[in-house]
Amino acid sequence: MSWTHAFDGSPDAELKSTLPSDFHWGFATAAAQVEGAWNKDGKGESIWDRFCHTPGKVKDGSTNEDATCAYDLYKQDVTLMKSFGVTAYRFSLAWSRLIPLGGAEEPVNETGVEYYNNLIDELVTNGITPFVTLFHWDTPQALEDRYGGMLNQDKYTTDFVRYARLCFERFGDRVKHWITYNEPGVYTLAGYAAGVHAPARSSFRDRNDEGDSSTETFIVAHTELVSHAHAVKVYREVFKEKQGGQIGITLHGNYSEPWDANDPKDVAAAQRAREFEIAWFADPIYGHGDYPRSMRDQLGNRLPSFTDEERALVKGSSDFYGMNTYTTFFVRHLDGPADINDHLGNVEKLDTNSEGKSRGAESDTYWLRTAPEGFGKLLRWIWDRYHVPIYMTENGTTAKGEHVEAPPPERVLNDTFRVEFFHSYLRELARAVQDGVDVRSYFGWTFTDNWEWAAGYEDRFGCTWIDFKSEHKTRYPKRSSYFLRDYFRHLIK
Ligand code: NCW
Repeated sequence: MSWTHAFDGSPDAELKSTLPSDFHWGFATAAAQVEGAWNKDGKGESIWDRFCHTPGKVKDGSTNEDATCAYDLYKQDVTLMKSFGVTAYRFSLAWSRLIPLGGAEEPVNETGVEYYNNLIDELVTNGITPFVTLFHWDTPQALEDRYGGMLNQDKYTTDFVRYARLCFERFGDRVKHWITYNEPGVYTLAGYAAGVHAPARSSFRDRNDEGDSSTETFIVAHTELVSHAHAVKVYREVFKEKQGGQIGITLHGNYSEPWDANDPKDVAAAQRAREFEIAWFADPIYGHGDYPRSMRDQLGNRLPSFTDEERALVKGSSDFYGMNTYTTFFVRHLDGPADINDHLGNVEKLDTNSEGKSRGAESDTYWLRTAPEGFGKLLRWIWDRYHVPIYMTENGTTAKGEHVEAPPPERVLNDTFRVEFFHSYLRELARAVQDGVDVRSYFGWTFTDNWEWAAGYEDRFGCTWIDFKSEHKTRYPKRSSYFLRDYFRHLIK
């Protein structure tokens, strides 16, 4: 099926040609969610392999052993992407495919290197620019077993930097856009505070009478920041000039609006929520080089301190701001002891505001609602606070009722909800660019339906539907893929 009129450009005439001709658009994926081949050709075990083989961890009991078979089907996928007219593709490298045991002294798996060389070559040959994420949550299990992974900042940093260096050496001749970490905040909140993601620790038990959230969560975040900065230092000192690329990090961030815009306490709470979610990582890198004051005030010495050397290293350690965003919350001030997640920062996150207004149209995923206005505000908030070029590295949605048997019915492939999501968010993006915000890319999450971490195969974020029961994971493009193709033609000069 193909939609020749996936987008009728007339309603957005004022946004036509708003984006510069070198603006990149495409889809984003993560190795553990698409590759499959989890133990093939010498790949080592990652913490997500361990997690999904532990009964009770994944909602539908599934594993990512096959996922979308992107490891075997990469040529077909590049052809499909090309048919959507993408100019770029953001994907992650599986550390344990390249260095199966993870460590700085451990051997390199040349078959893994060859796989990524093939994928990168296939992209470049087809005129698609690779954006490469080094770490999208899949720590080698061996490092977790050996010294507790990111809980051991020094040992982990040595290993991560060696891994990063290997990637720059082997792929940097063709890869000019590097992202060290994907959503370090979600990795640590979900993996160490809530314990619902790998490595499934819940340092909830460390909760003390001050009532703050877990300590491990903040130690891991600190390790992520410091190891990111060391990898960037190596890139800048050894590779950047010769290879001519850029390096940065991708942070998650959902905008927060006050629950009652007339109550100064809620206004302050909304700002605090943005700081606990976004400025936690962004202030040290793009701002004053330390955690936000609001976090220090609440968390005290449960929040690690930067040494002078670390601060100098972390500050300015990104050429761009990689931004993943999905939704917006209403935030109410909460007195008393703070807890993890929602209550971290003494805030409560709600679906409606004091006047009963909903934060947006619901998808089938509990944390997701379409909220384009918040997206526009978020772009401006980040631009005003940090004044750094923004690469939108993920944005997308699930839609209701896509978990069906093959062949998918017309209503699933004609994914109006997702098309409207993209349309409304892209309008905001184009308006922000018109207002002077420097946005340089947009990656839809995600290319095809995939293995959605602890939600298994039940949450479908793809712009292409996959029949996971079929031997070759048959792909069925949804209308949203063609919408993006047509709408970007309209937006880009
Ligand atoms: S934040 C998040 N996602 C989705 C995921 O597929 C992708 O890999 C991520 O970069 C889409 O974009 C990001 N998923 C996390 C959902 C569970 C959050 C649980 C938080 C508990 C504190």
